[in-house]
Amino acid sequence: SLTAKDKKMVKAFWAKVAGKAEDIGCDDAGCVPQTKTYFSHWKDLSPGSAPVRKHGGTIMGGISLAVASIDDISAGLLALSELHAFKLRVDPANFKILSHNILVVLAILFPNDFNPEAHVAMDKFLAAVGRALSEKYR
Ligand code: ZNH
Repeated sequence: SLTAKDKKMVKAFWAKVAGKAEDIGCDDAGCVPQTKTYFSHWKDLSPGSAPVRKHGGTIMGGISLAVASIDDISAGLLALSELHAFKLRVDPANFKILSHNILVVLAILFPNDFNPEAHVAMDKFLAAVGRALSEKYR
């Protein structure tokens, strides 16, 4: 689980990243072909389209919420977990794919800040976010 040092690292890294939210979060909607089915009700699903960018910002908002509740991510993401499990019915395997995509995008956009410590901390944090979002599935 996340150490005090990891938490500090995640908060510091996220503070730098937050302003680029819409560039980072596009992956689950437009950039990953196998997850497009979940967004078939949108008019334009191409990478970088307005709804895809907007959803990127939404996802990053969810991750900001997780950063803010880093001492109890499950509690912080309870409502979101229920939404994904009962209403959206997203296969939880996709959380792992998205976490990995986010890591890759962070490494590309923030090469200087994405040092080994930040990499490990963000990896552990995003895994914890995925577990928290998966909690309401049975
Ligand atoms: Zn999700 C939605 C978050 C992943 C799918 N999301 C959403 C929202 C949020 C989120 C915040 C909004 C809500 C409201 O509105 O209330 N997600 C999130 C996060 C994550 C996620 C944080 C991780 C990290 N998702 C995901 C995935 C998928 C999804 C992986 C698939 C693939 N989501 C989704 C959908 C939706 C959402 C489908 C709805 C959209 C619309 O708009 O329709």
